[in-house]
Amino acid sequence: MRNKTALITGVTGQDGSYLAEFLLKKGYEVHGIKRRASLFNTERVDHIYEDPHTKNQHFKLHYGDLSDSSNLTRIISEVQPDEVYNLAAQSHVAVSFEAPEYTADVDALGTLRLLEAIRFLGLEKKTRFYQASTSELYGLVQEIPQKETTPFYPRSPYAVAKMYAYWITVNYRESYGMYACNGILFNHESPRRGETFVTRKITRGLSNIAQGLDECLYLGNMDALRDWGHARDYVEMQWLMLQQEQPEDFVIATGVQYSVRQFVEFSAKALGITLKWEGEGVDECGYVVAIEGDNAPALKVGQKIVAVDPRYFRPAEVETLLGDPSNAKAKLGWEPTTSLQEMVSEMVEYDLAKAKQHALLKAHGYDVKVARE
Ligand code: NDP
Ligand code: GDR
Repeated sequence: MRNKTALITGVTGQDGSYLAEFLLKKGYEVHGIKRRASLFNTERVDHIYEDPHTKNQHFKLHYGDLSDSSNLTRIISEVQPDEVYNLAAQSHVAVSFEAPEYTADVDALGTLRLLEAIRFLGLEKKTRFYQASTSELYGLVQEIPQKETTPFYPRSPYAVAKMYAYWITVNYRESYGMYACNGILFNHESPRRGETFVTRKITRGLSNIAQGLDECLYLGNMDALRDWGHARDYVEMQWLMLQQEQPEDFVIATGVQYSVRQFVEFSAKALGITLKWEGEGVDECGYVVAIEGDNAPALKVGQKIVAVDPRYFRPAEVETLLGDPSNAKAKLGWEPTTSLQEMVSEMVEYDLAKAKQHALLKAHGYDVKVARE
């Protein structure tokens, strides 16, 4: 008999997969919502998958979508969760400029649909609700570092949608006495990060180049500054936020900031590559100046492997984010445990192993092509 039941939306995503693992270890019965797709989309949770024919199944997946109220209401009614973690979202900032209405429907109204389902089912005193809020709310920053009281200034359709979700969560807490709270999470990464977010694009791109599967990594704004933590650390805090006596919103961050350019340098270093930058703005490029070890057999000194492509610039950019996690440290007793360098090493190790497999196939005559955006 499991002690509590949790429902995770976005269980197939980066955070959803780490959170599901974490809650299963804590003895929860975990339910997750997955979208119907034309291919399998459960790669991040396949290692914890349990066959539906197993007795005492502890991890169960339900088909659903945040755009579908009746589906969400039915799942919540069936599961009767003690805790709902709303992690599902169209989570890519750049894509939100391409698909603003869809992003608003899923990220803003999707949150309302879940809260309203809990209320409609009379579960507002039983079910605790976690909302995946974001440092993107600070956008054009009004204060450095950003904390819970820093005013919001969203800079993308994604951030504007998440701002609605933030406030509707606060509103349901204040209106109906629900235990509902926002985790204002700064960027967090891992080997499970989606391949089109900048960190994973870098670790995967450079690993492929090192192994001769690609030639150049094209990036947008390399001056952007971010406070990057590890997703595995951050999901623990999502759980902690639902275990307090009173619901409260918390900033979760490392309190340390690096540029995209530095992230490229650290990743290259983890592969044994030293880079030198030449040119400015859209003409900036990264050249190999030294190679150590045997992880980059395909590279030569002097080769250009990083370049800027304005295609990746955003209509409005968030230039700098730096969080102040002191409130979470004081009240939740929470602290991040992974340094950026450790995380970069873990991500590079994962992507390099994949690149080596592909390179081996290619060496044996298979036609290997690596996808890129
Ligand atoms: P991912 O993009 O990795 O995962 C998003 C999840 O949402 C996936 O499971 C995806 O399904 C699912 N999803 C997307 N659209 C829908 C929909 N219409 N209905 C149901 N499910 C949907 O994001 P992360 O794990 O990185 O982030 C988790 C949450 O935290 C997101 O809400 C994100 O906006 C927020 N956040 C993330 C931060 C970060 O740095 N990672 C920082 C702050 C907030 P599928 O697998 O099928 O695509
Ligand atoms: P972000 O993450 O927008 O902060 O949102 P992303 O990794 O996409 O961008 C971070 C910064 O890097 C710059 N950048 C590039 N970004 C991408 N994706 N691709 C590039 O080629 C590139 N070159 C430079 C961006 O302009 C930006 O400044 C993430 C998501 O997980 C959100 O869901 C979450 O809410 C926030 O983090 C906190």
